[in-house]
Amino acid sequence: MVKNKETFTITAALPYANGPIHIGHLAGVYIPADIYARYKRLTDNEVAFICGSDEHGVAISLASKKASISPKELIDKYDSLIKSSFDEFGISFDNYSRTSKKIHHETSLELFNTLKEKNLFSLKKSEQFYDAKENQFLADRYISGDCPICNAKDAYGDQCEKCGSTLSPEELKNPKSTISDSTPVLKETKHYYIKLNEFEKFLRNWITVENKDKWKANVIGQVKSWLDSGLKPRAVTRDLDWGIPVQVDGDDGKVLYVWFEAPIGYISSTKEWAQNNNKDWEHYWKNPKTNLIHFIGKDNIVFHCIIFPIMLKMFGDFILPKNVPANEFLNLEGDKISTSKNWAVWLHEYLIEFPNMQDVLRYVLTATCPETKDNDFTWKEFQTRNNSELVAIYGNFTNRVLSLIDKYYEGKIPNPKIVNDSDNETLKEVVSLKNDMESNLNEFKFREALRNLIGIARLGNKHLADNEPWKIKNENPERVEQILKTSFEIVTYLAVLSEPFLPFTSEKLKKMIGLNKTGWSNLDNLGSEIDFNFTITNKEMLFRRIEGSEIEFQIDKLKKGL
Ligand code: B3M
Ligand code: ZN
Repeated sequence: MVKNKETFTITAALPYANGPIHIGHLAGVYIPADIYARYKRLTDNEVAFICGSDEHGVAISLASKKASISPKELIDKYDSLIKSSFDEFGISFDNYSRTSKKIHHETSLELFNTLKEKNLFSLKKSEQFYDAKENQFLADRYISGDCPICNAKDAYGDQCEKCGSTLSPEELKNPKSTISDSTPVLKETKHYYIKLNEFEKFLRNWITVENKDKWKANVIGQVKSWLDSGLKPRAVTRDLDWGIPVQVDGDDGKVLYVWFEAPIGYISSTKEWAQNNNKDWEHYWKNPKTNLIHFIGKDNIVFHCIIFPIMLKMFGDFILPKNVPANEFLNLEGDKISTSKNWAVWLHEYLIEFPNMQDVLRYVLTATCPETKDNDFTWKEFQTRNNSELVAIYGNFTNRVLSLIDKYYEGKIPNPKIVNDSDNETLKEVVSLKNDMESNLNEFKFREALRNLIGIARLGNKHLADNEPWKIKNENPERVEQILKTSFEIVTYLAVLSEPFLPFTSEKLKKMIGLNKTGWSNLDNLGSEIDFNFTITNKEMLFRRIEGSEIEFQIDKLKKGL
């Protein structure tokens, strides 16, 4: 599969810097995005993998109030915690920025002014909900009530988390202030509204004609149902004291709506990276040949598939996303992951309890990734997948091959000139699994792609079991050399192809087999990369068994809410 070098701008949803990261975030957004970015780099494409902390909005103000610290203290704390979790799990961002940075404020205001000058906002006076006790307008998460679409309790002023609908505070039934619990009163204010309605036709065509067969069905479905209720102008400013300050018709005390500026964070983060690395940011956002891909969770679909594309179109010369492979939600032991109930697996805690086992979690979360529907993570499955797949298939195969080569040839890789037909057949099957893996990755089917990878290790095990080199070592040494050379080729494929999924394991294995190369124009003939002068000296166990007691400990901890 030889491809031309392409450019990929890959974004992952900017996490709110109001709490640590849990497995739901990893499985739904960051692991798929990282696998994709790593795969594109591996195959020698040009990649900008972009993210950063989302540090404005009511989600931040509320959390800081609850913790009795300033918003600035809150975002500093969580930005650094989140950042180090990502680093430790090998999420390979090219740039991780923060929306509180100057470059982001400037970029957002510049683009805001562009739209203002183009007359794409309307200025509107209206009566909005106000908390008379707290002297505060109730935007977004400051107000909650019953969802007008699905009737769920506790829908927020801007969105219902249950059905994903995007809302305005005045649509909520039985509205209540989330700060004081009081029933709000109405008070006049004025704001800018982005004229989404003027781009409805463009968007409908772009989604339902151009992208219909390319995008995931869950994404198209949600966008269509939103479009069917018609696009209305939407306020892009708020009466709040935390955010990017902006004047509305001469009035102060306003900020940009967080969902207006947060996606611009992808652009400002790219700019920051480009400045630091002597690159041209516009190549990543304005070149029609660049592939822009947004990785998000399903609750962010509307913002990335409707509002931000319209904004990009309005800005003028920006590209639109090629795909928005949104995932559904990951549950934990049958229940919704919940921060307030501490029903979650926190990454910083996992790292302490399972040191150096980041790849195991990456593996299990990829295998259970909620790609097409909500999915469940259980500690039992975590154990089973580790013990019967990573240990018993992947680890067992690589370890057997390296041990036999060590034992029979003192670590020198055998290189007989004649190739056996049945070995050739096995290698063909490996390449065909590799091809399937690549197609699946290109179609954002990460679970299938992982199955292809483990299938290669399975083939390797079968090759050893079928040929039993240990039984013919004395009577047929030439054949044994062939069998182990073929096995070593399969190990080489595994080492390279694991990189997107299991970066730490891939790194270790590559070192053990003496492979230094990193970018490949194609992954078709990895066997030819073997260095026959290399001697295997350091063999490390790649995986270890997980005991029942470790799993019981985790389940217990969860149930006790510790
Ligand atoms: N911070 C929402 C979330 O964490 C939001 C994503 C922004 S992406 C531009 O669900
Ligand atoms: Zn709803």
